[in-house]
Amino acid sequence: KTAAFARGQIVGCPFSGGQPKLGVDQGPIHLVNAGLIDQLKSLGWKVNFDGHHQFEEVNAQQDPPIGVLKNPRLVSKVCKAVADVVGSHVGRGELPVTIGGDHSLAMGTISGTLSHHPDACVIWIDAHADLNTVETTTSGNIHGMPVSFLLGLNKTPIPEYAWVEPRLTPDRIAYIGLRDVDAGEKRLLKENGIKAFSMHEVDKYGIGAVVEKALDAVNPKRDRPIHLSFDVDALDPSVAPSTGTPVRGGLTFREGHYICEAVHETGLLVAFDIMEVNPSLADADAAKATVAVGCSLVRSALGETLL
Ligand code: 4U7
Ligand code: MN
Ligand code: MN
Ligand code: MN
Repeated sequence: KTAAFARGQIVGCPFSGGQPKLGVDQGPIHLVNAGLIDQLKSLGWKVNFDGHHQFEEVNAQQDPPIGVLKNPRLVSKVCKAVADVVGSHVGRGELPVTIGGDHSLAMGTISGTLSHHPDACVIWIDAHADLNTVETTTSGNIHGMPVSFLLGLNKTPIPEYAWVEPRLTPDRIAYIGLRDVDAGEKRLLKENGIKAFSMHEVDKYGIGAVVEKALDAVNPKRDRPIHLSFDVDALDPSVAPSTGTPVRGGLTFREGHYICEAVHETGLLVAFDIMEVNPSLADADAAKATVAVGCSLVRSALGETLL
């Protein structure tokens, strides 16, 4: 498959219900306004964008916490809609690029990918593991939990989330960039034998070896479709300051782009997410830089090369 004939679909998701900070819903609008679509067309992609997704509203009054989970019905409804949209594009052989919005959306995007490629693997780039369960979450923010739903780790079933089929298995997800992992998440990583390459491993082995190790872990024969989910807070706050949960000591500009380039080179990428860009945080220059790096990560994942 050459890029010249490849079709991509921008799935704009102006959604912030998985976390408490306003503004992350403006991320996709800024990414598109920064010229993302034309940039991808310049790479040879046929890109379709039908406007940002309009989500069904759920009245806050009618969405009280379930246990400690905040906005549980809203997040569920939105993610279900995103799963259907992403699934339909993947099914047509189009590469969905989902632009968030907060990372709870990945419960939807990855469900969509797995509905057509049940054998797909996930590379999750983040400062955080987003693996909290209903039992371990301390914040109740669902953007810190999507992976637990995809893996079926929640012991307390929540009827509102019954639609999420736990199709992912612990041997088919690998993390890169972690540096702020909660105690409960550390236990879940160990208990389930999930491969995680924290910033310690990035420092120790270098990003080239880490990406190779991550691919060897989740895709040993290089025959599984890959879903790449990129939380912009994986990058160091000096590179991507405008995000809701920045953590110092992150990936450099090049390390972030290298990951996207290397996954592109496998020829196995079937879906990409860029999440957690919040242009209302930090100052205007910071927001501009964060939006620009978001766009360039997408370009790298879709085949932009340095030469
Ligand atoms: B993001 C956190 F407690 N782990 O669960 C939580 F530290 O999508 C943060 O990666 C989650 O930005 C961050 O709330 C979610 C917290
Ligand atoms: Mn994060
Ligand atoms: Mn995240
Ligand atoms: Mn975040």
